[in-house]
Amino acid sequence: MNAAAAAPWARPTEATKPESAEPPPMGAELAPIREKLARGGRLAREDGMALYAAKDLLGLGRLARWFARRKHGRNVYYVSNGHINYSNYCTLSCAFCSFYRRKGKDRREGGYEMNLEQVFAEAEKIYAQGATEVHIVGGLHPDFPFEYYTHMLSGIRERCPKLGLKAFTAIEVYHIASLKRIGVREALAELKAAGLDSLPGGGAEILDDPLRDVICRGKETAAEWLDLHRTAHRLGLRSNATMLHGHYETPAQRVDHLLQLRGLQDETGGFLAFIPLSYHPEHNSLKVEHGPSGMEELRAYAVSRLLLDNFPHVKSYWVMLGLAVAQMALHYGASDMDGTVLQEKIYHMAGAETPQGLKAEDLHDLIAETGGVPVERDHLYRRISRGPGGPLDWKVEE
Ligand code: V47
Repeated sequence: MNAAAAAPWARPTEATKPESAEPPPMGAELAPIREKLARGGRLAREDGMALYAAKDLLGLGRLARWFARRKHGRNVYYVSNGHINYSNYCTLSCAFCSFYRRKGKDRREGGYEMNLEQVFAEAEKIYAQGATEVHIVGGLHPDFPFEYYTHMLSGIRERCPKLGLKAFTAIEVYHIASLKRIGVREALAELKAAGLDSLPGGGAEILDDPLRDVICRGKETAAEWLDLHRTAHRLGLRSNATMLHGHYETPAQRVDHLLQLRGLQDETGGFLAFIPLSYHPEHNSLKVEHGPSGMEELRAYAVSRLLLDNFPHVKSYWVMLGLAVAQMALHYGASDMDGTVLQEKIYHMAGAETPQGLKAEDLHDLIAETGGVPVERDHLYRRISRGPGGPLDWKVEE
């Protein structure tokens, strides 16, 4: 995997060449959608359904890649980051989740919690390796106090001043607010004051309450998930959105999920990226034999890229996809590859066989091999430049 040694066609020489305003030609099946996109039109619910039913997956990919390149040229972003999963003790028992343990009540092994010194040590290690972002999530811990979360952020901020802090999914924020009996607006404001920069996109699952009742009973409702992100955006925080697919959901539920996200983005403009998450079936209680096939994973990328016309990025998350499909996703509408991802636990406990962490050079080469131009970004998608002075010698370019 060496970009310099890659075949000439894979070298990113056309970096900044703007993509043609004309979408590529399509066969009869996708022609009406192509015409709509060519006119600058917005896809409707029935178009989303047609994309999920389309047989011409290659055509769909070409449309989505054209759409992504209209936004970003051949630039493909990547981030040097690490994950801190501070505890897997959780008061909920989502059927799809392989990560959680019930503190004191679980017969399974593997429950753990980190004290703040351990969290700080982990953050310092990630920072010293050159990470510009840390992604922090955990379960709904039964007895950590409110201050555990605010001190976690302020302590990391103090020790790792340049590190972008992307932390806590919507349900964690509801939980953290409940510890102090305050509203989520106030809780988010306190977390922001302690150093929070952005929220990860987890917990959206499928924004459909009857289905949520089956796969993650007791979690926030669809409206609550959206409302939390709305509130965060209004406070100036940025966030991501995900969709957990490949379990019991129907194509109509997926399309409605995407349209709800698009509606909120029209309102606030606060989302940075969308990440389709493929369901991993091991070590949990949801009775699904296997997750989505590679073809279905690529379709999820293309459909979401085309429907979420107001999202800057669709993110290829290699930990979940595996490196081969993650590269292919860059040809199906993804414009971001996450990341060096040091120390991920949620997917590895659900059976992911991908490695624990990649080097930034590997990510760079994986992107270049697909014909993309690798651009290192920070947690807010600002371009990073690195100097000769070691892993901490980096700065935001703008
Ligand atoms: O919310 C849990 C999912 C999510 C399983 O925002 C599972 O940049 C599949 O949100 N099979 C957490 N999925 C991960 C997440 C994420 C990942 C990467 C980047 C970002 C970002 C966010 O993982 C959970 C849930 O939807 N999940 N268990 C499972 N068995």
